[in-house]
Amino acid sequence: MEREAEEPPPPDTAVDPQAVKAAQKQRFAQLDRDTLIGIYRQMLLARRFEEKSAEAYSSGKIGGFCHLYIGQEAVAIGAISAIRKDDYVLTSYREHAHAIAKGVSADAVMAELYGKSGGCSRGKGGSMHMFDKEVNFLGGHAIVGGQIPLATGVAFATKYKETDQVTLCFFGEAAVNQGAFHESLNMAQLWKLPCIYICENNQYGMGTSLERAMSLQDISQKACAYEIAAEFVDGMDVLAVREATLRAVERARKNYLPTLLEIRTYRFMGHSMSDPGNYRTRAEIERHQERDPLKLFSASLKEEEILSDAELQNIDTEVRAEVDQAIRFAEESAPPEAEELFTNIYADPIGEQE
Ligand SMILES: Cc1ncc(C[n+]2csc(CCOP(=O)(O)OP(=O)(O)O)c2C)c(N)n1
Ligand SMILES: [Mg+2]
Repeated sequence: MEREAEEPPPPDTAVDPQAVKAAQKQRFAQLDRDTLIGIYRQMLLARRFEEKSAEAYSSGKIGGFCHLYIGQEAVAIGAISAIRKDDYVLTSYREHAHAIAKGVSADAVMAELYGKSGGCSRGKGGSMHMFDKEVNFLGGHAIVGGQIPLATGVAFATKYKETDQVTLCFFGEAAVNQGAFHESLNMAQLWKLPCIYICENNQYGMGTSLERAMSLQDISQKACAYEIAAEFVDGMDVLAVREATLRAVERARKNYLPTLLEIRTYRFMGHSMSDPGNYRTRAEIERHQERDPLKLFSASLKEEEILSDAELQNIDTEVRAEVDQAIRFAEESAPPEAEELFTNIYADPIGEQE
């Protein structure tokens, strides 16, 4: 007899506010004031930067595709705050915040959005192809899941060279359905590679919800198939993200072991700037906005008496000035020269190797 398909249980999204508070207190006690403020400032910079990018896009200054990260800031900022400057980061096309957190200047990211020569990819990449090898930020990848085998290769290279660098590989939950994810996790555990796979589960791949696209929706469980350590993390809590990443970093640096982190988050904006958003309701978005990672973190910074309202306001003013400066830099930067069409095509240009 045919079995009727069972409704999958809803993913566990219930959060106990008391437990969150207690954990927060403990986390705050472990961090100095400058680190906490630095993390908040970066989250706010990512938010304000993208608000301005949206305006510039709407007024036609930025062309091509543009995927905003608003709502997900705690993931990139929390995770990248847990690594060293010489560690590597690779991610998808939703990468403005990752680039800034890894050390690319807001000026260079904005100029790249504008397609100008002052951009980190000299204006040839645009929104989806930020890259800066000086800070070990290896993209910005537009092929869904394309960065996962690349990051696995980077982790292989660092182990081969016997450095203790780790690689963070960010991707969306829709990328988990790609074969490349499974092949990479298998190799990473088999060869003991220091790669941290960070699934930013924002619950949608374009307009398709996770429920409609994935048979096993508990993504962290997929690590069992490869015997990889895994954690499920609240992606609206920046310090929870940081802590989980720190645990994974220790595993990677000391023992060359990979980890899969499923970080549950939500994107407040459309998939890209041209998404009409017909696949979800305003009420759903608003429900998630109640746990806006910036609101949660600023509230706890006040609660723990790290920052006052006036100090929070000052940081906002500074950050807005930094974004205005980035816009000025992008506006004034020259378009790329025609010769740039022939650069960065081959790592070793043909005929130049004699
Ligand atoms: C291999 C491949 N297939 C399809 C696409 C088209 N595409 C672009 S983004 C996207 C959804 C990806 O969703 P997810 O991985 O969850 O990342 P998010 O956009 O939510 O950050 C798809 C299907 C693509 N870029 N690459
Ligand atoms: Mg997604």
